[in-house]
Amino acid sequence: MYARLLFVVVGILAPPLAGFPLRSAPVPELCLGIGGLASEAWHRRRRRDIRLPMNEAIRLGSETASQDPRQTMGLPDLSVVVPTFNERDNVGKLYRKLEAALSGIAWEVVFVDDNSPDGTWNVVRELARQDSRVRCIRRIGRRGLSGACIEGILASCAPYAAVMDADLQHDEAQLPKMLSLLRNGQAELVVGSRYIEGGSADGFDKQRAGFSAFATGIARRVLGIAIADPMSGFFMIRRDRFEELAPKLSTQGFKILLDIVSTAHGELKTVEVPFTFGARLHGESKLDSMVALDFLGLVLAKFTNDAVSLRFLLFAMVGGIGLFVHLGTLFVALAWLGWPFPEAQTAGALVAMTSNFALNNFLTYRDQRLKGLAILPGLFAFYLVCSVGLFANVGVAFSVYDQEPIWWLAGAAGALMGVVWNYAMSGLFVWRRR
Ligand SMILES: Nc1nc2c(ncn2[C@@H]2O[C@H](COP(=O)(O)OP(=O)(O)O)[C@@H](O)[C@H]2O)c(=O)[nH]1
Ligand SMILES: [Mg+2]
Repeated sequence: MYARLLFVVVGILAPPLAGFPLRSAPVPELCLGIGGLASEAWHRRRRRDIRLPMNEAIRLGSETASQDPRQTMGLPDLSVVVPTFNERDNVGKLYRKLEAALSGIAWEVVFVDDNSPDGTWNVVRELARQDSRVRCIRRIGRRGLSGACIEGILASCAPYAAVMDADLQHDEAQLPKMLSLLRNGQAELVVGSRYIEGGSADGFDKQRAGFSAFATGIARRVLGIAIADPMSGFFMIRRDRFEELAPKLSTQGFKILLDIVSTAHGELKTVEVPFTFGARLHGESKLDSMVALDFLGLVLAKFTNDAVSLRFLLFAMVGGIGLFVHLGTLFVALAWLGWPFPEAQTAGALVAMTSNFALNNFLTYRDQRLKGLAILPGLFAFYLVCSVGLFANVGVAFSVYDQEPIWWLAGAAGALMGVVWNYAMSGLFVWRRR
């Protein structure tokens, strides 16, 4: 209570005492707002070795600040969202390139890092200590490009948001042009396109180029998407339009632009600008062959208006494989090993559950894959979930058979109940999101 009172008094008195308002502190000392206590001179002394000049446009009281109230208050007009995973050698270079390309624009960059093992978040944090236009969201226990982009855009208050790779494959020089298309109302979404005249995808090897062209063709045909490069990871959007779409977007997968465009159902005024997709500067691409699965899932989800999720289909498919594994094990135990039926049946169930767990961990839940010691409790939780699922399966089958003695209908209803139960409970207890 007294601490809160003291805080309020300090909050009121500190800015005038310190000689400048709270907002102008380029590097906050404490996120609660007492950063204003430090003087500009102190900050300048502290930064004497740092040769990263602040954007004059967003410094309060700067002589170059225009009359735009957003600029006078130090608010960014453009937020550049950069998802990162193991990009420590690229982020500094990207920052400097943004600074050069965006002079005269009030901008910020939000790096969304999924707790990279190479410590990318640490490098970004250091940049943020030198320039308040740099922000870092460090996500723990989560992976995924789309989810990172969504969180980054939603964490910003700039009226326009751009998304681009950290590895310098996207051309930051296009950003001012993209921004002016949004500002003057010619577009609500501007896509950096590799596949229109003037653009190219030189940075792709043959295999990636082939997959990209194939996926683009499918997306355009199946989802009726009109733009040339819906797979691009380089775009800029009006944030208010994005806010409307955000609750319907998938946080899994890699194809956020495709998701945005198909979710908007053609109601987003879109313009494409050509750019050359360059070669990655440092590090490796994070997109493995499983990207095809993500893409399939997204197309399926959007085609069925989000009625079917790929995760559920994969889970059910793994369940189907499990049936064959069970029967195979039963056969081997009975015919080759000569075990009595109850033991053979138990072995079949155990082997099938174990292989289902492994497949689901590898495929269905690869973004939340259990590793190391976490595998064992996960496996036992999965055994438990499936055992209860078996009761649910048999219970439903009995009651259907009671009403309508059709064996295949009762069997199918039971199996469906089992898989729905196992899916729901596995998501809650085995591969739960931390
Ligand atoms: N936060 C986050 N960023 C990711 C993830 N996967 C990839 N990225 C970043 O997303 C951008 C695009 O990925 P990249 O590997 O360059 O894909 P490519 O350009 O298609 O080869 C890069 O900046 C990556 O660091 C992820 O799981 N989480
Ligand atoms: Mg890249």
